[in-house]
Amino acid sequence: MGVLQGVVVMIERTFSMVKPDAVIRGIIGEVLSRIEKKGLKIVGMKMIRVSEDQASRLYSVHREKPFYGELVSFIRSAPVVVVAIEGESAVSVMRRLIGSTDAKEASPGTVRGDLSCSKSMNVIHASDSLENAQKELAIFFDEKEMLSYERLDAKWVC
Ligand code: 3AN
Repeated sequence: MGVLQGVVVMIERTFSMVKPDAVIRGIIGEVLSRIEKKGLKIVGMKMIRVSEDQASRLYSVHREKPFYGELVSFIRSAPVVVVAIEGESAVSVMRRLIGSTDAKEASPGTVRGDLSCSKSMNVIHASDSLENAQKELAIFFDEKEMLSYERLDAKWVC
């Protein structure tokens, strides 16, 4: 919870991942830049190779889907950048920022809409609910890996 211009606001923490396709294409900076410019605060970040255990926990809801095997092998095919993000309504703001799952249908202006045409290699993941954000952050971050600081422009961008 925070106070902005005298109004109490709910500061949420969400999870995002710059996927292997974006890392291989050299557009990590472009993707992260959109998150920063939107006014969201990156409070944790690291480049990792996703383990089998992390992949199966992240995609547990898709375990029965026909594309599950491909999904897991893709997410483990190259390094990814995992990101912890904080901000007012951060979960829904991030979901709108990244755009629809099928990048062919994602609106121009969104990360997926501007940078991909694929449904599986769609540049970025972001948690779809506060509950999932908490679960997904716990898969990839220790509490001490998320840091606290103030953004200088906080009062101008939100
Ligand atoms: P989102 O990433 O937009 O939350 P989800 O949770 O429905 O989408 O799906 C997780 C990931 O699974 C997607 N990012 C996408 O890479 C992949 N995926 C979803 N549906 C399909 C599909 N029909 N074929 C291939 N990959 C898919």
